Amino acid sequence: MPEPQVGIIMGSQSDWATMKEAATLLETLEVPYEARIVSAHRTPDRLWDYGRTAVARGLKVIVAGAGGAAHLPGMMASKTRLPVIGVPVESRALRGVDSLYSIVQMPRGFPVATMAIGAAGAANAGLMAAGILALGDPALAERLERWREELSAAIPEVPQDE
Ligand code: RP5
Repeated sequence: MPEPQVGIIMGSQSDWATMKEAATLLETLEVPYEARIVSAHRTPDRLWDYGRTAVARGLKVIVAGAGGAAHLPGMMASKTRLPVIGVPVESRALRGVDSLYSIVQMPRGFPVATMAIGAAGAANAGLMAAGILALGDPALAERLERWREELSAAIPEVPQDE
C-alpha cells in the first residue's frame, strides 16, 4: 500500500457516514488516504499527536470533519502547517449551522478551507484535496480532469418529468 497523502479525520464514528464521501472520491481518483477518529474534545492527546507528526509522516493535506461544537479542523490547523479542509457535519439539533460557524470563522493566521455542510461538503473536500495534490502530480491532474469532464457529460441539457 502506498503511504497516505491525505488524512481524513473526524470527531466521531457517527461522522463516518458523511466523511466517507471524501474517501470515496479519493479512491476514485487513486489518491492514497487514511481515515481516523480524532476528537478535539474526547481525545485531545490523539489530536495533538496527529497534528505534531502529520508532516513527518508524509501527509500533504488534512480533511477534518466534525459536528456541533466542531473544533477539530481549527485545532488541527493550529497544530500543523498542512492545508486543512474543514467539513461541517450536519448536527441533529441545529442541522449543521453550528458546525459551519464553529469551523469557518477562524482567526487570522490559522486558516481552514471550509466546505458546505454535509455530504456534498465532504465530497468536495475530497476533490479539493485531490486538486491541491494535482498541482504537483500530472497523472493525478489528468485523472481529475477526466473525472470533471465525465461529470459535465452526465448532466442532461433538457429536463425530464420524474
Ligand atoms: C462531534 O460531536 C462529532 O464530530 C459528531 O459530529 C458530534 C456527535 O458525536 P457523537 O455523539 O455521535 O459521537 O464531536
